[in-house]
Amino acid sequence: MAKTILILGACGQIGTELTLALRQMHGNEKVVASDIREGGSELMESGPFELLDATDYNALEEAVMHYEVEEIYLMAAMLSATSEKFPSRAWNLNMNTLFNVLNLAKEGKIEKLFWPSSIAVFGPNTPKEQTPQSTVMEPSTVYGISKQSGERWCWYYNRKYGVDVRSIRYPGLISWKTQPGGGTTDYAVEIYHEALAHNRYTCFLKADSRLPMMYMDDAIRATIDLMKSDGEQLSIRSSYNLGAMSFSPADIAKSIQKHLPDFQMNYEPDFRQEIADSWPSSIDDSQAREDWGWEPEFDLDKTTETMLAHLREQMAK
Ligand code: VAH
Repeated sequence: MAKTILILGACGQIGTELTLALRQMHGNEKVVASDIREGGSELMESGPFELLDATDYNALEEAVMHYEVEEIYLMAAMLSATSEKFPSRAWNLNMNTLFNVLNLAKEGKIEKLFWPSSIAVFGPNTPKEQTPQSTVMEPSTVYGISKQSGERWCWYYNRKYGVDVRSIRYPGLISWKTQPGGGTTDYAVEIYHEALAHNRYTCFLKADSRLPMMYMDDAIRATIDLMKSDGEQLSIRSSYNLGAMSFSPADIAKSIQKHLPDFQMNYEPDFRQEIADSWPSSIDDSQAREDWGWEPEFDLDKTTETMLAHLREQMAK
């Protein structure tokens, strides 16, 4: 029987687009979306959906048995900004969901799993430019600490129990289909909506806060390519560095002004500035390129052009 895939956190920024892409590839009925709340109409109407709390092992195991799941993508997480407000809830959600899925794999109930890490695993004393795959990692945020711990558990379960877990350290992700929730890089999504709606945007980071970023299509393609690749060729079982572009709020404002010349940007940094300051400015992803042929396709101007075109279409509906 062709494998069934279960997406946990399918209604989130990555989960939504990952579910739709996997349904396109494998057929709608083979990709079960799940979350603690229902998602948008495109997701809900294109295939099976389950209301499911991924911190509940028994409920998760029941869904895996019922749908004969072979692969899980665990996309449920509390992101950096919100995690600073609710540290215990963030640790519980980000870690217990991971242990549940790692243990399902260890017990042979699923064959393969994907788990998202983040550049948030790096901290203030990590080399900021071309951050290496293996380097000093002293994250200074709740989210970063949970992602660093999660990476070590993924490595341990692979090494000790042979669990086929694969992971990517996502940079900030830009997409138009869903609103992002609770991240420090959310400004890079909000700005396009505000530019079209009001021709101005007040950014919660400083003009020169340069961060690693990626357009969602690149992130989805990378995720699927990593999961399709031959496990023998993967030298990293904690989590792969992945890069595409780096830009600052001032850079993205300039890119938008090529389309909206009167677009106005101002800056009112808030608590998220300290989070952004602890992260790298650019990423060395040579190991991903070497192990499974990673190659980004979207730069900043192509991202801006694509975002504005899709959002204009969405607003015209
Ligand atoms: C966040 N979007 O801002 C996430 C991401 C690298 C940032 O992990 O928390």
